[in-house]
Amino acid sequence: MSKLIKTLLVANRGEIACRVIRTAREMGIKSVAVYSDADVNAPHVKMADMAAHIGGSPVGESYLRIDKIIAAAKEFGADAIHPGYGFLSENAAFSAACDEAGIIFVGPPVKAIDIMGDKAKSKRAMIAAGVPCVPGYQGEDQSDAVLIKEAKKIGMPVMVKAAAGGGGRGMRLVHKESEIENAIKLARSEAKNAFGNDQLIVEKAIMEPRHVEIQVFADQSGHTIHLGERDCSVQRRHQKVLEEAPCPVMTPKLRAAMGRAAIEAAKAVDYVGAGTVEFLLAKNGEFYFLEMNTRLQVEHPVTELVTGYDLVKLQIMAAQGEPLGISQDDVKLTGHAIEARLYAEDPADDFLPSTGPVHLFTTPSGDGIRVDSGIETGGAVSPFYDSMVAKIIGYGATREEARARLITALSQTALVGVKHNRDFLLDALDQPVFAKGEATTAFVGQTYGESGFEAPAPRAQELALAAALQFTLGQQRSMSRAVSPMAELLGWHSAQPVPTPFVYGETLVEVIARGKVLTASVGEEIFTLNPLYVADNQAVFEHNGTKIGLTYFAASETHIHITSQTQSFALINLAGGSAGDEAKAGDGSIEAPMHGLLLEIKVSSGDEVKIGDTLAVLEAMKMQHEILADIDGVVDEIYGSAGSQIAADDLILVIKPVED
Ligand code: MV4
Repeated sequence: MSKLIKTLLVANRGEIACRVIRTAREMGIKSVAVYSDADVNAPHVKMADMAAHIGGSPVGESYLRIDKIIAAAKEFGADAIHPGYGFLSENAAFSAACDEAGIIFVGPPVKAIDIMGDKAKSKRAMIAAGVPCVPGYQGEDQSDAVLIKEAKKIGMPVMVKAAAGGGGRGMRLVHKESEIENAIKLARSEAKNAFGNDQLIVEKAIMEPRHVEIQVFADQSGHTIHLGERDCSVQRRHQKVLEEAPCPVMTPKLRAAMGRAAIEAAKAVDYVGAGTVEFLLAKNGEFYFLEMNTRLQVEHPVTELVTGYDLVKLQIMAAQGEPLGISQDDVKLTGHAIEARLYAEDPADDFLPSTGPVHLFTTPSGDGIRVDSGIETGGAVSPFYDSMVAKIIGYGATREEARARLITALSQTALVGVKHNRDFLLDALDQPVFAKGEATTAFVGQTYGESGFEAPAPRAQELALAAALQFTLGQQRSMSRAVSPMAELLGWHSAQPVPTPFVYGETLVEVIARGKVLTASVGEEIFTLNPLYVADNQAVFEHNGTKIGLTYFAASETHIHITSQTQSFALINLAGGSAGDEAKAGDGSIEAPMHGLLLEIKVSSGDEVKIGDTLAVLEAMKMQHEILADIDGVVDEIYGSAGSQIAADDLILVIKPVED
């Protein structure tokens, strides 16, 4: 019953939609993207052969609308739908709706989705199939008395989990018998609220386990294999951050045993296509089934890199009814791959998602580097969707080579316009525990604690580089404005070189040009910086015989974003213009130069102000920035309020010019 797919609708967005479209194209299959209002100009829409608008920006009006997606598939003659991950990928009703419409669902049958979507049901099925599970209770009787009795039988510590939960939601760890009853009551009401299902299971708690998952594949005739494992232990609040293949502590024997268990799990539910069986790997080497994800996973690239298989291609082949054509013995793991997830979020503020325009997004390419991304310069990160914007993957012959390449790749990745976790990823990759391959699920909590990751403030060298860069950009502007540009003369005063001041927060940096070479002094420290290249958002300075590369984005003459190899930061030069700039009057619209906390507004409506007067104080990037009047006039309307967060470019107040 094989039927070749000619047109594939991709019921997703972002990097995974782009990823699926790429393979469809390679297979000669036409692609149909779907998009919401917010995604009119999104990369996946541009990439696809066809695109269907399916509704408003909220997911409930678009990417979760089964009716609209099926209608789009019919309209564009798509004979198959790939759901990606998230959204409708594990929705049994969607899979059934595809069947009903005569459209191939690139995913498993309804039965597998249904059983694996419930922890109690799946655990009972796994126990029956002989798959090792965490000792516990997953029965129908949900009375307090039975749950408490079973928890005591298991012995402390125990985990109380919502049967309908997933990814750590509705989960409680209990250390003392006296806490069981309360934990059950709380978990039950949480589960009822979150999932509309108050069924609970109780398990022995495995302390500091690794999260190891096996990639399985099955064709429609039931031939099932595994493609090795991924270690996804580095998570924060049940959100994966780093993933790798193979698992650093894997042995051939353990892999064979886990692989066999995963294949049994898939077979027990008549699985078809790509699936992932999650296990907890305890310190003593025992492993336990946790859940099965019935979709392609975010972290599938690390498996692709070590096996050489295109998992999306295998999914499409399985969906077409083709035999897998790969036996377990064909699967060879070569080298090591590590993936880092780049999220638009603020690691210093509880990893709160960050949204906004993407002024600049650059990633490197090279041997052993793969980037799967769903954003581009000029685009935006919208508040409606997941905040993961790209996956950067390093591959090498050894784990150390993969890690080094990933660090290099991330150090050359810049994202400007939204807060992001790049510096956190670099820091985590460099931690000794991770470097040694010893990270468990406790790694992030133990390394970063409750407060999360605090990026260090820019040091003297970064401030010197920033000033040298702003100085050079100022020279370039002057040259392009000058009638007869003579680079050698700019900033060059034969008698006594005049220092140009740059003020960042409380710190003064003075730049002096001697010919091409700049000296930037920060307090007692003097940096000699030779600008070798400054153009197209890339700068290279020579300093003490070594080259320092950085990516920059000049939002204005005073406001610059800098991405060095380890740090991403933004600075405002409070001293105003750079070399060769004339003081320029503004239009009196005072906007926040960057996202931050508006600490104080120093003027009131009706106040007379002079150009350069301090109007307000903004706290951002761990510094206080004074917001200055850009014209003489009278303060008109005040829009900002002290003590509130303010986004870049938000209007703080308006000055009306004095009329004479
Ligand atoms: C556990 C566990 C320890 N013992 N179950 C978290 C997500 C969900 N899929 C299951 N999770 C856990 N279940 C027992 N019996 C520890 C976790 C867990 C965890 C698992 C995988 C990755 C990261 C984790 C972080 C904290 C807790």
